[in-house]
Amino acid sequence: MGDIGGLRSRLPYLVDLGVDAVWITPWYPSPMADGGYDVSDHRDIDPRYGTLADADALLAEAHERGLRLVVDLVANHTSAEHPWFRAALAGGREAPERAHYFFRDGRDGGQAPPNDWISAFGGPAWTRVTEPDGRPGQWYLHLFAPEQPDLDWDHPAVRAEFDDVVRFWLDRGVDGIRVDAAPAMAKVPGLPDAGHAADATFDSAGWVDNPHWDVDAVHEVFRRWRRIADGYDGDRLFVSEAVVRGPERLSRYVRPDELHTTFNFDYLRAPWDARALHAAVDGTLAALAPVGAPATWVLSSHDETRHLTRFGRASSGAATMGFDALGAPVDLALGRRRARAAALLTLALPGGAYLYQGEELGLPEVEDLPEEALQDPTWERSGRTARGRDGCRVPLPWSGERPPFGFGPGAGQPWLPQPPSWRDLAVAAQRDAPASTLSLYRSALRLRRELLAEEPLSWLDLGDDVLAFDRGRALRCVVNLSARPVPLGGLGRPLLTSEDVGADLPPDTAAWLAPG
Ligand code: TEU
Repeated sequence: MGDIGGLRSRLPYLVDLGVDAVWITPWYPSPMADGGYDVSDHRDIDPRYGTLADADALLAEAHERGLRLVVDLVANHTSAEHPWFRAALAGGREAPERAHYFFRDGRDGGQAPPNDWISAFGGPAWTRVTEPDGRPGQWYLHLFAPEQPDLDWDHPAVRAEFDDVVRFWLDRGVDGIRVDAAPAMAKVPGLPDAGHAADATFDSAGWVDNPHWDVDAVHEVFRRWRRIADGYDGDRLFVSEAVVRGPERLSRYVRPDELHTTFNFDYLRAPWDARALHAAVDGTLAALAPVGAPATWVLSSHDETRHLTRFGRASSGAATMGFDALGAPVDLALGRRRARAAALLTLALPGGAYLYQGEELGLPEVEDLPEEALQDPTWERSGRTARGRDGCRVPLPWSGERPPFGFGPGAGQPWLPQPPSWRDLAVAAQRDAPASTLSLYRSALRLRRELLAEEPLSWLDLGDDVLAFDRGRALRCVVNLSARPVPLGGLGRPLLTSEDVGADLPPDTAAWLAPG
């Protein structure tokens, strides 16, 4: 596995790449039922990764190098090994800790779950516990895995606990906090049925419209946290993970007294299609402008099939959180071309952009991991109809001829095996190659820093299936999603292109130009 020492040793790489900040997924003590999103202690570091002293040293060195650090806050649920949940189980029905979670009696004499909600990872969102007397008893709610019981945010102890956790990390000097599963942190009172059929799946459930998602009371939590963060010096940033129904709902998360920024899933979920991408960009910008929040763009994450692979599919690939059909054919060369063009699109948009580790190397999804290597709960819980999210989490290749490609201290296999073909994608193999994807990202990030600040986006009409816009006078971006070449003559001086291009921009390529 990676650890804090390893991450620290790679900070120079991140500086050279040209990013401003690093977001790390949860590094807290965890039984790892869901890649660390099942936290058993919010104020410590999992020993697999290091110690609090290592975290402090990483933060100090990141700051020395001009990088900021964003940590992940998982507050919708805890691990089932969290002291609260253990006490809730051990103490039986009367344990006060049951009120920190959603414990309910079942229906049909206790045998059936209290309502029809389903888990994001498949199956019912309720699990029945065995009471201390050895009998089956109450049920508890988990929107994700059974090892991740949901907290009841109406309980004052839950609110107070996380006020303190937020302060704990801000006191240590972290620059930002990602709010995991932000829309989940309030439920419609009474926990009414959602109206799902017994065999409903995550896909069919219209997840964002459920009575456990994006309920207005969730915003009270963000206002609390914002008041806390505003008491700190420096600019501390919240970024929410909010998959909600459309831009207007999204904009509520970033009202002036709530979170500063939010991931934007309309863009992530758009396929390689000019109209869909145009609509996602416009919808997001239009919704965020009135609340004065900057936009945030993401193409890949630890939850989604890598976009290089998605864009190489015949369907041109919307992201589905690990629930893609198995075995869909992929044209990786086409995917790579589109992914490189998409990088120039994303990095030209106004606002912030998050890169997912390895996209700068052009890593594809690893679709043929051996079954015994798979770890993600979506795999088992989907009834093995979906591959899950392991294929985007395979560690980066750094150097050398064969796995582990410089990942980790020794020659052992990483926790998820890397394909031998990644030799050519290793950092060392790309670093000095001008045509490499790493070089493209480095150049784009440098130019972005030099040229772009607050300039608004204005679209140009270069024909169907061509995305073209100016960022003030600083930069013109042209992305050809059509099947015909687009002449570049008269559009400006080329600064950076996603492939070698001549007078025309070929299909599935992009160019940055200095407008005349
Ligand atoms: O993801 C959960 C989340 O809010 C979304 O993935 C959402 O459920 C879905 O996209 C709805 O369309 C976060 C983490 O990123 C993920 O890795 C964890 O497994 C999950 O929370 C549980 O903590």
